[in-house]
Amino acid sequence: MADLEVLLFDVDGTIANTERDGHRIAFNEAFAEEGLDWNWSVELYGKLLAVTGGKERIKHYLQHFNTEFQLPADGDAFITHLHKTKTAHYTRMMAEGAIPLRSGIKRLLDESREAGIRLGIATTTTPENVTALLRSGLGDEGESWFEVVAAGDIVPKKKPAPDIYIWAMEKLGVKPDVCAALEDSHNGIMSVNDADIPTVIITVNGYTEHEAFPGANLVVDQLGDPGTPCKALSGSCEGRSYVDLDLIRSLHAG
Ligand code: XBP
Ligand code: MG
Repeated sequence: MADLEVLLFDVDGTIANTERDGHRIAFNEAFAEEGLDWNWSVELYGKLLAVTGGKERIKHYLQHFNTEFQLPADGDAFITHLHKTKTAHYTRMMAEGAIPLRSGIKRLLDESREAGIRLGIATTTTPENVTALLRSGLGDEGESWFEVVAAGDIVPKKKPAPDIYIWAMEKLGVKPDVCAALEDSHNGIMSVNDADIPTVIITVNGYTEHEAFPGANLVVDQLGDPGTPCKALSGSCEGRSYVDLDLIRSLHAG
């Protein structure tokens, strides 16, 4: 296997646990602001996560969970506007520091930068959301640590399609065999697998802990930190108490 050169990070669920207490709340605030009586409970949102992308998720909700609702004549414009309102709520919440980064993220980023590993983001969420989260979690310079931020509608097909990872690797000018990806979900690992990225580490969260992760080199509850150990759910941490760059290199080497 070629040496590891690049780490590609998913955002939602991987860099931070943003879905239940971030995106879901922002959707509900947008619904209220736009005069809609919709409310996405924690449980319903878990079902809606089957579809990635906020606009796509609203469409899925209307097609399968709220079929009575009469969309206005220009349904796409209605959804685009509603989703813009949601993004405004989400970015405000992130600016207020509503969601911290997951354990080990800052440590692994620091370690990787020091070691000359190139960093990239491959996410379904809207670019403004990535900026707001990284600024809140890493400071104003945080986003510049990533050479590429592949996000949102820049590719027509969102995860589980591989397009966003392929786009990120093209921008970086690298082949999949020098990359490892960090993900949290089944849709995420399907995207990684179909992009031919050989190494993937999964950090589960409440919404994804029972999902299937075919091809994962390691599934853990969190990356962990000194004093905050990770627990391997599948695969081995090779005697380490948290996921560090050496472990990722070892998994990558196979
Ligand atoms: C993230 C998503 C996104 C967010 C909402 O998936 O599915 O839809 O929930 O973001 P992944 P937007 O972590 O696999 O990239 O509303 O901005 O689309
Ligand atoms: Mg995710």
